[in-house]
Parts: sequence; C-alpha cells; structure tokens
Amino acid sequence: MLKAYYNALTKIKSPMKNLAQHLETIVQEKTTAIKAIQSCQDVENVRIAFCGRKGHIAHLMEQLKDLPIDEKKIYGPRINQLKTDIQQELDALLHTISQEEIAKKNAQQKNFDVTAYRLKELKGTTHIYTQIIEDLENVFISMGYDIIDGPEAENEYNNFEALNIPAHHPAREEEDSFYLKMPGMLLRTQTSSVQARAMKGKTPPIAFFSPGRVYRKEATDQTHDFLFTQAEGLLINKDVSVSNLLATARTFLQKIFEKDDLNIRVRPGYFPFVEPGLEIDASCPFCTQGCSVCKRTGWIELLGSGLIHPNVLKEGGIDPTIYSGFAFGMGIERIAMIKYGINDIRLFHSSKINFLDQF
Ligand code: FA5
Repeated sequence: MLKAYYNALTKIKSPMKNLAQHLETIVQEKTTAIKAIQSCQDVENVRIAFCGRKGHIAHLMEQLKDLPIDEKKIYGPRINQLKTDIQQELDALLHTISQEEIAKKNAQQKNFDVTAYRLKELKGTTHIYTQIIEDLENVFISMGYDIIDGPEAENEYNNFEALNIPAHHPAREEEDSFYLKMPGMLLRTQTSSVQARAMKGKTPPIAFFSPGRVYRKEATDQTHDFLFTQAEGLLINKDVSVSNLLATARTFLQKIFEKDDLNIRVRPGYFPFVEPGLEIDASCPFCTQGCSVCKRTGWIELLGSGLIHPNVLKEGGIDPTIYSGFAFGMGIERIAMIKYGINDIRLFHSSKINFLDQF
C-alpha cells in the first residue's frame, strides 16, 4: 500500500504555486509517511520517495535553481535540513524496526516444531530373501550342519558330470543353460553343483546346507523365473537311510512353517544324482481339507531329494561301500511364496518398495 502511494506521489510533476507552499506540503507528507511505516521495506520506499534521485527533495531542488539569489539563500538550507531530518528519522526507524523484526523471527523460531515437516521415513528391512535364508540356515545350524557357499559361475564338471549327468544328457542342452564365453563354464543351474566341491578331500560325516542363486534359460511367469534361489542340503555318514532323510525334511519344514503337526509324504522322482529319487510334499500348512494354496489337494510339493547316487559319492572321493548319504534341494522363493502368500515370483527382485517393506 505504502509503496503504491509513494510511487504515485513521486509522479506529481505539476509545478507548485511557489516553493514555500511546496515545501510546506512535503513536510506534512513526510510526517504522514513516516507515521505509516511498519517494515524495513516501508523505510526504503519512503527514503526513495523523498530522498531518491527523482524524489520530492530533488524536485524541490530543481525549483530552487529558478529562484532569485536571496530566496535561494533562505530555501536552500531549509530543503537541506529537511533532507537531513528525513534521513535521520528513517535511520532511527530502520534500526528500531529491524530489531523488532529480528526479535519476532527469533520468537517464531523458538516455537518452531522441528517434527512438523518431517518427511515420511523409509525404514529399511532385511530383504525377504535374507530373512527366509537366515531362518533356514538357523534351523540347519541347530541340527549341526555347516553353511557353505558355491560359485554362481561354475564349470560343467561340478554342475553336471560330478552329478552323474553325462555329456549327452538333455539337461545339458545349450538352450536350457546360460553358457559363458569361457569354455566349459556356465551360470550354475542348481545348487547341487556344490556337492562335489563339498565332498572332495573330506572324510564323512559331512553335513552342509548351501543356499544361493541359480540361473535357467526359462520364460518367466508367476511361478518361474530365469534367476531364482535354491538351497541344497546334504548329509553323508555310515548307514544313512531314507528314514534319516524323511525325519530331517519333516523337522525343518515344521520349523520353517512354524507348525508342529506338519506332515510329509513321498512320491518317486527322477534326478540323475540320487537313487532312489524322491519328491517330498508337505501337508498344507494353511488347511486340513484343501484350500487355494494347496489347490484343494491338502499337499504342497516342496523338495527334490533322494539317497546320493554311488557314482556321485565316487566322484567326490567317498567310498560308497562304506558311506551313504542323502541330498535334497528346494526353491527358496517357493517356500517364501507359500509361507507369506506371495502370488508372483517376479516380485522378489522387482525392487518394489511397497512389496518389500511388508516383510
Ligand atoms: C533341482 O534343481 C535339484 N537340484 C534338486 C535336488 C537336490 C534333487 C538334491 C535331489 C537331490 P528342480 O529342478 O526340481 O530340482 O528344482 C528344485 C526347485 O527349484 C523346484 O522345486 C522349484 O521350487 C525351484 N525351481 C525350479 N525351476 C524354477 C524356476 N524356473 N523358477 C523358480 N523356481 C524354480
């Protein structure tokens, strides 16, 4: 408001009747303008309106130069005095107002609630993979198993030959695996590839659990991915039998699904590295009479397993006439999908925060 008023005032160019009258008007205007000042910006506006290059004082000075010398001697000092008075008053006001403005700002800051504008916090959690793998590892550690790692870039020997999968076997077809440019190397297709590595140079008992990523050239859908996570479990000792395998499977599945009455059943299955080969199903952890998770069968397929084939023991440097063992493998995502009701495997490495922060 004040600025607009003084902008208008400075534009008055019509000459006054005489300088005395004009001077009188400017003195009154000055009093009114200074009274209306409320902020530092107002002080600046009034200073420009009165003392600026095109302000009232400059206008009075312009009129002065046309007066006779004796009148110049009277009005010249008066105009200068008016200018000095305005400047002193404005300086004093500026000092007071700026102190008040600082005090006001400080008071506002004192009551500033630092939490009022806090951005929504993104809390990190361990990835669902990490959680389920740690849960599994803890169960196997409690049963005396070692946790071991194997390389994802693996040689054909460990991924196939040592597992009784010879060169002509269909599982070795180029279109099923990601072969690397380095001859004889591929991205491992199963965590069973750690078996030979874990046996060589060791004397039983050997017991390990080994989770890790595997790769298969597969089209992806809700339950299949080209990159997924498996875990391998293996135990070798004297007189290891299918009942040891089944007791171990039942125990760890009960622990993982937190269900003491979870049961298992066995069907024949084929894997070249076990004999006999067994598919192990768990009774549905969510129902007794059939639900959508178990597709109304009451059972869920969970493990490929069996007694380790004598050829595999021999490749690992272990005498199959003295020792026997079992091995089993599982899809980690499959277990997590069942446990947490996840309906699409691709969510696991989607990096979608709204999926991940549920766990
Ligand atoms: C194997 O990979 C064997 N190595 C398992 C095994 C170990 C048998 C030791 C005997 C002794 P299979 O190809 O069925 O088996 O895979 C095991 C699990 O991996 C499956 O049950 C499934 O849960 C998971 N799986 C297989 N293919 C995919 C895929 N494309 N995407 C996601 N999960 C998969």
